[in-house]
Amino acid sequence: MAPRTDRLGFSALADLPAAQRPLVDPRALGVGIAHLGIGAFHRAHQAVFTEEAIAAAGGDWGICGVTQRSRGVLEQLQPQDGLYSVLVRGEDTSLRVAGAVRDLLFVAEEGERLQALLAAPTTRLVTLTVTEKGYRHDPATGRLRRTDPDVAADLAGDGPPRTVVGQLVRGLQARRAADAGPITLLSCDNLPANGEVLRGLVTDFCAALPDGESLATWIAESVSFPSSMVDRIVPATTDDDRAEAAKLLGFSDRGVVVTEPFRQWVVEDHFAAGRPAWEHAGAVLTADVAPYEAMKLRLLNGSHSTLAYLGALAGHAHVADAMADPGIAGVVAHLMAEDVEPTLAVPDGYDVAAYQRELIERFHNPALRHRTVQIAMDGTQKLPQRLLGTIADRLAAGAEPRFACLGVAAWMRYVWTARAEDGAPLPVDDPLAERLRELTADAATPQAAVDALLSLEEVFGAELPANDRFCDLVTDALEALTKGGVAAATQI
Ligand code: CS2
Repeated sequence: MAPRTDRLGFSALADLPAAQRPLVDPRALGVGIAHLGIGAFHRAHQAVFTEEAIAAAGGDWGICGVTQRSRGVLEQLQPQDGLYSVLVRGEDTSLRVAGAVRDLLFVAEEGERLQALLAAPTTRLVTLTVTEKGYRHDPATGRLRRTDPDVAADLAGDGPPRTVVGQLVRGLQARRAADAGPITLLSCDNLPANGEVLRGLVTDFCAALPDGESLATWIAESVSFPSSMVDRIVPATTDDDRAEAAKLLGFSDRGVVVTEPFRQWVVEDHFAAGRPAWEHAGAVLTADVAPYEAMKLRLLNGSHSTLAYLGALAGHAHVADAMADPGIAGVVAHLMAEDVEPTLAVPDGYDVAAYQRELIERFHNPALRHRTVQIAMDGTQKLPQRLLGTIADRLAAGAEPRFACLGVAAWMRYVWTARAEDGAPLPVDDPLAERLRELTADAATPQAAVDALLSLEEVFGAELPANDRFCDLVTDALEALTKGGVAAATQI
């Protein structure tokens, strides 16, 4: 028996109890999927569905996990033969080693290998979790930000592509040249119509290339871009989590991911070159994902962002602590039932009230230490699909979406002051952080902060800032937050 201090890897598998072993033999699995953005979320979500699908129905759908910015994930997983465990925390705790990640690739150092991977006939599917900001689009319009210096460099062909869309288009170019056949690009990020958004960005990129037209024609014939709705709460892994995994596993695991029991995946069934049989793992394959996406983004993510900003301002480190604050919990319940629900076209057979109750329970999960500042990240990329769509729909219906506007005001207070109510600094981690600072630096009153921030047209568009009702609701909420804090602003 291996000494219990060893690191997880192929040689550890024989020592693990059957319930902790991968469902497939990772050594025998070929790579069929390139996954861009192999963070914790992918490892706890699509990689798990994929492994279960392979276990049930076979197929060489092993994953090559691609990482963009840092060697971090490689250092975690390469010495472990791609293995890592999934620690599920609900009423009970369970842990199993996942086996679908078969290879890893660090784009910054291996750009050519990425091209070769995307051009290989064995690669039939590219999945993406690159976060909202990874698309380099204007959140309000969904169009490629051609003024972004990295996008401009990729369009000019200055060195290996740095942006995800640049990498994909250059990869598709190589695939076409290699005559390697059709492929599917499947976005798994929290954006509405994420497949359409990705298709639009790839098309925008091709249109800006001097020789892009015939490539665009090939893409239109050979590449599909299904949309998908993904859901599983996956907080960043901590040292405590790693210590717990080592105890449960008997091996050290630097790549462990922590998550909740709940998981959901709704995928538009439109694949150009096949797919794993994810339905065997509980995924819903459907013709139309839009109603599920709106429901999830507006109810779950809209509430998440609202309670993250309010919670962080009030000094709550974790989502469950924020939910224990009756004011914040009340706002979340009202936001869902009064502001969001009337805007939804609920999917057939869905009990949307039960869905909301389940969300509230998930947010209360005390075993998940989900940091409010983690969710508060990248607000400019998240607000449109999480809160602003709800607000626009309710205003158009003549209603006053007070709670969604409070969510927007809480974001404003967060980025304006960058401090919690007790004076503790809060990180403003956002691709537009510098602009946010400049815009709000001289704002002396809530009204001035609202005016300054609503000038971000790439976030708020042109219509909402011109709507007096919206401006008043957000200003009232920001005034309440400024004068009386979260406690006063959340009194319903
Ligand atoms: C969260 C999401 O960090 C965030 O912004 O709202 O990551 C959320 O946990 C997932 O979308 C849940 O499926």
